[in-house]
Amino acid sequence: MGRSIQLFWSFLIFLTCVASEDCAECSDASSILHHKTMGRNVRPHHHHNHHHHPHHSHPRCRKPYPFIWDNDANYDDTLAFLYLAHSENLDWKAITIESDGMGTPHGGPTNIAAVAQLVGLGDVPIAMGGLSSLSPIATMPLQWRIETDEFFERQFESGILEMTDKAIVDETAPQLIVKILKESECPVVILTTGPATNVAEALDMDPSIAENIQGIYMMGSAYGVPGTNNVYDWQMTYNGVKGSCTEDGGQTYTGLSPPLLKDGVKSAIRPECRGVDMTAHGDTEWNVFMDVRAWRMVYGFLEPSPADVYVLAANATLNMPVTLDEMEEYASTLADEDLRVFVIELAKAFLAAGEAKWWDAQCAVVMDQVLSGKKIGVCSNWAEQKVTSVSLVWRSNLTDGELNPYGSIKDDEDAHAPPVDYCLDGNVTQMWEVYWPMVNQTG
Ligand SMILES: [Ca+2]
Repeated sequence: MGRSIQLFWSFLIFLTCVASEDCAECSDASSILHHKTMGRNVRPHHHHNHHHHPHHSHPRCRKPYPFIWDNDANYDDTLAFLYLAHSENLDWKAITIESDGMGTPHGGPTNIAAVAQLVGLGDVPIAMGGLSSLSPIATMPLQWRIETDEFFERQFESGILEMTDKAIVDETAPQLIVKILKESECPVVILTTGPATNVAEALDMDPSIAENIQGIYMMGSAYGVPGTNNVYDWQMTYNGVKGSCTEDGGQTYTGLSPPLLKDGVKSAIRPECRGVDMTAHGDTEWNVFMDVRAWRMVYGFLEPSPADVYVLAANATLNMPVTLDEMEEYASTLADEDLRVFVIELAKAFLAAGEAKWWDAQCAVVMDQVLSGKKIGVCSNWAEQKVTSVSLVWRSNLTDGELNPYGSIKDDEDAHAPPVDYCLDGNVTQMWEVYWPMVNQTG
């Protein structure tokens, strides 16, 4: 059946069903229609009388799942996007950008908007996040964040990406998340590949929306395997300027108070992260570290909800570094020339920013496989149904080998948290087999 005939047919069934109500074909037809004609506006729904959407009793809801992607517009988020764009499991409702992660508050949204256009999703609404973390101790070094914008600017200059802000909506990210979850007839799948601030704020604005989350997939934490902390002391400084842990306490010497005295040395800026060497004492991961409270809130709000919760822990991605050789090798298999150049340039910029791993892209592939009913795949080992707490406790005075509890996630049967499935190990071979052919559909 030709595409337009199929569309027309779907439309006819849809009209018939709207009149007769409640036939099984109705939602199929409407979802085909909706999928094919996905516009920038979230489909308006008449308000239903029921307030709960327990997905187990929703036989009419099937794939593709309504989908929200919350991300911080980093290089690995971009790698994730190149894959996600072609997933048949997803009916894109919104992209919400974290302002307190890697992408700059203004650059992150427009950079992702440009990539959305590249992968054929230029009409999906994009919302900007609030300016601050809910627990602001750390940010990514500002210089790295600016370099991300500069990477994208180079792609605009060379014509590989087109500058655009047309998909950026007026609502804030949390407002858009609330709106979609309240209006969606079918439970929504959420992927967070950033600090999770937007999702926490949305749940705080309206806790009832948790009822309409089918599953949430989160990239982050150092759960499950000791020594997988990836917040390092060397990341706290860039070109001699403190880039992180600057938001809490006086980092900048104003002359209004005496300079900090540590180990007999006077310093205008607070050394390390509030005096703690995170390489030696961290037990966390950047997405959690940037907003520990947001993670804790998300867990808390989801405790009573029907949502399935999956977290890809840092350990799962340790054996998946981004290397230039490998990127060049696989990029050469891509049919689209612009995409080929883009992927290689992205790898170079990513590698220049310090540690580069597949983090978010791996999380995206794992989510897609779980949605396809393939739980063991790119995730090769799960710790299932763990009840865990996110520690808010900061400690400055630590002995050798002692870990700062802040941002660590541990088993805790008293936690206000849903049971979480943590992915602990990744299958690299399968990642390459699955990821690249999907990306190759762009262009
Ligand atoms: Ca990210």
